Amino acid sequence: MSVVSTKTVGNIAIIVIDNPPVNALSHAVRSGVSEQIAINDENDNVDAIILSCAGRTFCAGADITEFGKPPMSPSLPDIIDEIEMVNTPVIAALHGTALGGGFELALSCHYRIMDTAAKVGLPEVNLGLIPGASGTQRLPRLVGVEVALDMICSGKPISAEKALKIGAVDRLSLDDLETETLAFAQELLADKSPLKRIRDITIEAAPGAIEKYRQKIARKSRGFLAPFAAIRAVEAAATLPYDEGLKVERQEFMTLISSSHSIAQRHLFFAERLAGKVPGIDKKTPLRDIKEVAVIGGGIMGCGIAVNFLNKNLPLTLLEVTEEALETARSKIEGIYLSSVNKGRMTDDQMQKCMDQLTFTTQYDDLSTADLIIEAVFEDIDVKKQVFTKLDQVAKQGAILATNTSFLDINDIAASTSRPRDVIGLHFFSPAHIMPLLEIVRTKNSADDAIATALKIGKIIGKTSVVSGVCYGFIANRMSSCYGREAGLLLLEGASVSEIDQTLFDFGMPMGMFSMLDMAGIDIGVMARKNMMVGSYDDKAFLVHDALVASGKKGQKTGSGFYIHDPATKSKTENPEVEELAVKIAEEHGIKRREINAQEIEDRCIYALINEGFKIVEEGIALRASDVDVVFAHGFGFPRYRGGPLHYAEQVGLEKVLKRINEFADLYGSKWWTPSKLLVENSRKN
Ligand code: 3H9
Repeated sequence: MSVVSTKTVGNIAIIVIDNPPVNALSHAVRSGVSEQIAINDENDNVDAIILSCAGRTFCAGADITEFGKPPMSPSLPDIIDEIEMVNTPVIAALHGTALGGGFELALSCHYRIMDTAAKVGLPEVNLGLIPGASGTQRLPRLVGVEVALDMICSGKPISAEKALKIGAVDRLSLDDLETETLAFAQELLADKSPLKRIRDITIEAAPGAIEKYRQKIARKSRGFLAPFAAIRAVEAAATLPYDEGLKVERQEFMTLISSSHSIAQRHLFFAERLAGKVPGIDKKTPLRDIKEVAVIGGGIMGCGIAVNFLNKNLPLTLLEVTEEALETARSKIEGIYLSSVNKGRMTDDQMQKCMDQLTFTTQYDDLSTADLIIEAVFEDIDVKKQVFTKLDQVAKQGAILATNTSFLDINDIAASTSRPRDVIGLHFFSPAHIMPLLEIVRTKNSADDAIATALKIGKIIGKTSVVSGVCYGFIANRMSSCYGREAGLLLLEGASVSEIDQTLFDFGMPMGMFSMLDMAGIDIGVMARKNMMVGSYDDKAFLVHDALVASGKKGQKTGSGFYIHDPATKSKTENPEVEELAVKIAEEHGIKRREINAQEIEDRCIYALINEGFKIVEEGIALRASDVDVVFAHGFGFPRYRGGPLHYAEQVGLEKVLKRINEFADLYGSKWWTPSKLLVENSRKN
């Protein structure tokens, strides 16, 4: 059956695209649309054409799987031109998410009507691209330069209400989209409405507006190519005739599509979706009903975790040991919501609705009706085992018992219950209500339906989930500790805190290792290492950290750590004590201090991460290399335009990476630098 067909209602032709799941504009769809538009335009019995989609959404864009393959005619820009130039009015009927090329297709139509629940947007920047089918030329003409810049450079879709307000669509459909589009078409015909061709609209930007916008996004879009290419294309729309502007868009699009940035960002797009596919778990795996949630522990982590569920209006019970601790937890959660209200992200009513779902208790018996219980207590195996022993006594049969441990052995925790099948890890990242990653840890006994339910929960609370096996630190923290080890060793060997941080920042990380430690609290790592076996990590790499914490300098929260923080100006300066400590510790350990260049800093930190990532895949802790990329992109802000550590390694060349790791093994010993067997194997295939 053809993916594009036409049905006729009186004098109106309705073209329907039916290409599940998201009606991507594949070659077959483009050919079908081109053909059906021409046939209907030539049909004397057709007075208006409606362009619509079957299934859950209007077209979600060009077919991304076709990128990088030889182009096939007709191209999207070709059919978009054809549609705009026909003499029969064409009306786009939008539902679901009309994104990228899908929205561009709608912009080629003479009129647009939109379901109230639908969204439109140009998210190409998320794929390292710009709209390449006239979106950068048409949208500014329709809604103005500033609004278009915001939509194109942020990539964020907008609601139907906003789309109507800014003039991106002509009408909202409040009820049945097809019926209302047919009525709209008849109205347009009765009124003899002109064919509105966006290309004919003339625009200009307010003086300086484009430059101002460029500066506005400079920090947020640091390192990315696409947002700045988008600005150049929109600038062309505001300053050149339509056809000339289109040439600028095409040139920018073609440069980006073969760039390492877009390849990396497209890799992450598919990697994020693949991460949710777990062998042995599919649509047939039963799901457990999650109607009530409980969180044990009202610290920063527990409160952040709770907010995820309250936001979805799921009843949640928070357990703490004392009434005072519960009161502190209540104010923390209220604080999170108040900050959202103050920023205009939610209303008082919405806040109240979330808070109404929250119950506090000090009694384990009150958790007996919860379907999912997440433990977020102190990171100590004995404390956690005690909690799980109690849970085993009170939790109802079939409840999922999850731990938020970042490092500990969940097989061991599960063994403290009589129902290890129900025990999993749900590892959130701090701040838990904001960070997008959820590591779902599958123990040797975790039931498939518990894991399937955890994946579903991740979706409900808007997280990107990755399944990890059990090992110390799972995927994220195990890799991060190698990265941190090299930063710590470099400090002893002679690099300064700011040199290391600046190099990692320049590589594209949101902040350097020491800024991150100061922000998270240096004491967290110090405590975590207390649970590690002697010899399982390089203790000298963390001696400066230990000394700082011992003298009460735990980072931002105590006013100093690797940096001295000024809360009034929110600025920081390097803490001179760190260098003194580094010199002293280096001397005690016979480490000769020297000048270290930025390239070595980058290679040591990033290649340590890569090597560990390959080992994690080799051991089966991660299901696949791309899962490691998703974890580091979402958990630690690894620059998306590098696609995650293992994709980046491929881009650099595995042979080159391996050679450098071997050099480090020769220089610094093989204990920490033995190359992963998988890396060695894969480098031979390259
Ligand atoms: C573009 O349009 C360029 C043009 O400007 C110029 C061209 C010349 N293509 O996300 P989901 C697959 S660039 C191919 O899980 P949801 C996806 O991989 C494009 N496949 O569903 C998944 O496959 P699988 C600009 C696509 O409901 C399945 O569909 N557009 C595409 O959570 C379901 O996806 C975008 O960037 C595609 N375009 O979210 C929009 N889109 O089942 C990208 C999805 O095998 N798409 N798939 O894993 C999205 O943002 C979300 O998919 C959407 C639905 C919001 C639509």
